[in-house]
Amino acid sequence: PALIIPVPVGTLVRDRETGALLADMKEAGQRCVVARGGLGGRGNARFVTPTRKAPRHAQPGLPGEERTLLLELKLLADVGIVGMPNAGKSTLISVISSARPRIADYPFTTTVPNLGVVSDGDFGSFVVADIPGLIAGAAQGAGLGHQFLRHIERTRLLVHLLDLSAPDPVRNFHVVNEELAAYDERLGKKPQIVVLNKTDLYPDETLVERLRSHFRGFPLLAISAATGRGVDRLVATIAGELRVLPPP
Ligand SMILES: Nc1nc2c(ncn2[C@@H]2O[C@H](COP(=O)(O)OP(=O)(O)OP(=O)(O)O)[C@@H](O)[C@H]2O)c(=O)[nH]1
Ligand SMILES: [Mg+2]
Repeated sequence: PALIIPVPVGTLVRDRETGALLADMKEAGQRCVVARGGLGGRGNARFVTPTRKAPRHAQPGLPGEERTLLLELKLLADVGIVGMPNAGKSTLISVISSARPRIADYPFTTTVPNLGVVSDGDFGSFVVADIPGLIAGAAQGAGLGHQFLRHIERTRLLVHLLDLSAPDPVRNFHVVNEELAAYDERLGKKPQIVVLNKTDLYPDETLVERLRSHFRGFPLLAISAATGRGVDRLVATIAGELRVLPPP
């Protein structure tokens, strides 16, 4: 019988020796043959003739192909949420989708990526990935971030979440962008929406207005993931960008 190995959607199947890509399992139900079975054998019953009722020979089957595989999972999400630890990424995905990640007031709460499906009236729905926070040196392995950056390689858009209560949100923005670019040039160039989070802590608008000039060229929104303020507009903005962005 055939050996069937089920893998999650988003798995890249490679030959371990050559590294060659054998299949990119992008769709549910997709199948690929990575090694063919040998020609089946024929038992002695197949050699029965009228004059030879009990043939004493049979034909053995041929050996099947053998291959060692490397399976690499790269999640397929439309949007990746990036930002420093504690920025509120998991809080955001929990309010815009049905994902229920762990949320806590300390860095590196998220240790594995979370996916959430966000529904939007017009676009239908899109998939958002929440990955562990990024810190300086993440591309070289600091913190937890770098092993998860591959999960946002195939997104079309990044939501760059900044914590307004951090000592220097503008610097954090540049640190995270440098890590994205250091990991992969294309990741650094992905379109971003910049989102200032935790506005509930700053009811007066002057801080947001003061920061605005540092993010020219990016769509900029201010939200409170905790109270929900500005979140609907963010979802609409993401959906609008996805409508015009090319597929990855
Ligand atoms: N005041 C306020 N606190 C918030 C807001 N959003 C998130 N927080 C708090 O900030 C802390 C960190 O939130 P998380 O959502 O866990 O942050 P994260 O970016 O996922 O953090 P990591 O997983 O460690 O990278 C938690 O205590 C949240 O309750 C907000 O809009 N306002
Ligand atoms: Mg988190």
